Amino acid sequence: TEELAAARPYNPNKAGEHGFDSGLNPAPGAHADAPSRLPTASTLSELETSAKTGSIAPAGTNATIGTLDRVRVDSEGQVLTTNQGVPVADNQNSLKYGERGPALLEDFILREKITHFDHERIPERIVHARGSGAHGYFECYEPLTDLTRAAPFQKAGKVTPVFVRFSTVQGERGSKDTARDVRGFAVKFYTNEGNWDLVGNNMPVFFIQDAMKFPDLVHAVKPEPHHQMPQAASAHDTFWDFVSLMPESTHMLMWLMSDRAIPRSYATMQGFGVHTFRLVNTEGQSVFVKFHWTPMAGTHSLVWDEALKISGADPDYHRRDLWERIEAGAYPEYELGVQVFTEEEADGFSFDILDATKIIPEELVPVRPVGRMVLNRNPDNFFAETEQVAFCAAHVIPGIDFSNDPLLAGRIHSYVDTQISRLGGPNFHEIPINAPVVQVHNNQRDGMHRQAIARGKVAYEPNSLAGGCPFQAGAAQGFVSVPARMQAQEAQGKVRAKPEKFADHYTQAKLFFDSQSPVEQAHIAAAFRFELSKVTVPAIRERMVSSLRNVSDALAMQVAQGLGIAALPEAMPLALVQPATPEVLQSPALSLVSRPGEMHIQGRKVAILVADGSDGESAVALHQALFAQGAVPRFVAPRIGPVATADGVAIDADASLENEPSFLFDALALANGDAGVQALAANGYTAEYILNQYRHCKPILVMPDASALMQMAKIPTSLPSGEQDPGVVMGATASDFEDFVSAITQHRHFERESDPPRV
Ligand code: HDE
Repeated sequence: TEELAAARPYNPNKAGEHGFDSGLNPAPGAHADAPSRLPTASTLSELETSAKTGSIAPAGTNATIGTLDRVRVDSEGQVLTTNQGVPVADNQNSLKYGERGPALLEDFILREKITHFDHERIPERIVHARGSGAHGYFECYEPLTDLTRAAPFQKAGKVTPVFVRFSTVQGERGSKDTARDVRGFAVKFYTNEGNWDLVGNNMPVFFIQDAMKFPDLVHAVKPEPHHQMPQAASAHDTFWDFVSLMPESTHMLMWLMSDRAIPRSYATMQGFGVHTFRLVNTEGQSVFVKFHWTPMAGTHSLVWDEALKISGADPDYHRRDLWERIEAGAYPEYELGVQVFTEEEADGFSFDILDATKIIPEELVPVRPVGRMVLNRNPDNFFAETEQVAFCAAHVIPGIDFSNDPLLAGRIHSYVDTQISRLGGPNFHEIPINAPVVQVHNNQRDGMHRQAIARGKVAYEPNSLAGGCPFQAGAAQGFVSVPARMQAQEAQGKVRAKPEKFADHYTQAKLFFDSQSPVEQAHIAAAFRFELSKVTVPAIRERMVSSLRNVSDALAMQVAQGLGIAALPEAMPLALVQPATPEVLQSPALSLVSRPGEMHIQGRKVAILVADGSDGESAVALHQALFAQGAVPRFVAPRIGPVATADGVAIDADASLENEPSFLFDALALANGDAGVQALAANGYTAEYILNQYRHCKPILVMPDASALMQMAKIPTSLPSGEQDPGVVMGATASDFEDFVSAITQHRHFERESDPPRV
């Protein structure tokens, strides 16, 4: 056999098909070992041997990679082939009848290449088309066995691999990252009891209460159908027409107009499961739960003028940031928290926990940290992984169950349905990135693009011919739905209606607004002004202002003034005139100010502005000081390449005033050295460079000679109150550098902000 095999190349996995009885044919029923389904089994553990691989996982490894390994292709040292594996001799010329003659239909190589190319695109997602993904893992802090039998929560230290995709909602696949928009925060847990998708957003509420309104919402916010504008923006007539007629959207609008809608990074935004879910333990007892992801790096945002400018200079701003953080080892990390409460407690709340336009204030039900998620590996191939990943709100595992939230009900249907057209058939679960790490056994068969080769003649149950396999897992092992209480529903029968508390549209919108710091409130007012100023129909603008009067008269007044509406319109009539008294009137947890995270500068980008004639030694010392703390300092000069420093210290500028505008950086430092300062002063970009940093409230380090640049750009170093601006650090000593670092940890220095800007 070996001789034969050497003489004729063949696929060793299919030896039988090549006429060899090599013993390589799989024995009947043979397949790779499946990982243990025991709830405490580790899918992949850095602490103990994995049931799947039989070994301890190296730190940060990911079991899903095994599934992907099967299909990963590296072409190093390989010849070019057709899709049938035929070596291609010439990849430059099509087959012709003579050099100047006609191309031949016979050219199967050309035709295969062009045909494949013709079909390279698949439909983009209807919403959340623009996204970026990463691999990582979830690690459980302590067993939650009293609350849930869900696999990831069974043991302290248990590690479950994940794939995460972050996204914007409105824009198309190639649209900019920094649009004012909700961000998707979708996590696929590859557990040893199957895949669990927690398909959340970076805001804990939603625009609508019932799935019936989702197509209307999406049609209203998407580019308008007649001219397909605007791209990646909600600032247009149809969106505001719809939401101003839907008072239930008001709470979400407060979040959308807040800085939450323009995150600094995917690594600095919260995530939420939004709906109420259930946790179920082995006894079948269930509690309600809300899921929260909290970024360790703090929850930080951009400012609007900055977001607008970034979208021009780097539309891939968030995608690039995620990629670079992971490549640099500054892994984005989030803590998973749960708000757990009983059905009886829920009955007593002033709001309905089935209403996705309501939060449960953390002051009412605290958030309990249960584990952390680390994103530590970039995908190998964007299309194969990030584009083809299919999240689904219906993907739950034993221990997790749904509530009766009517919005969630629609989602349980929608996600599988949409993949069937997006990914071309019902077998999208076999695409490697979507495949669970456990084996799939059922009697579903065939369909477009089927990969699994189900052996044997039995594809039905009950059967005797296959010994009854695959057999039902039974309640102890399998998924069992919680038998929810239904007395109230039975009394009503089938209805198209909502519970009364759903009609309280403003209490929590007000709670959100009242919980914001003055700066955040000012940003909300400015965002409403910007968005509504793009609305061309005055009646829509006025209707929105009349709705805002139910949130805050001060806010409505500010917005009205910004829109030139002289007299405040009447407040919009309330659907529920006397809503229940809220438990909480202020929730500090809703303000970004309360979420600074770990106070470090890891991943922060800092521009050090230099030119020929700058002082090299102090600039390099600053670079080293920032780098040592995990920041990403870069020398920016009028052009890239070597800088002729005054003291001859070697500096290579890898960015220029032109190719990396200042709004792409978190902080700016102006180097010492009179000649360098003069060279920068002579360049018209410099003043703008400093001005944008200042206007976006970012920290600036001014080394002594560079004060001249601040004066030239007319940048004040003191606040309107006369006090020194804490975000402008003057000096060039090591301790000044430390002050600069701590100014960067503050993220922004809003003390200097005014509307309109002072400079
Ligand atoms: Fe989605 N949503 N959605 N959604 N959603 C989709 O599924 C849908 C909702 C969310 O990175 C689609 O695969 C309905 C809430 C994320 O691939 C689609 C309703 C929340 C993503 C769909 C909602 C989300 C989607 C489009 C109301 C936060 C991107 C492509 C009943 C909890 C996932 C796709 C990814 C994507 C339907 C409302 C989050 C059409 C019908 C609420 C993060 O199936």
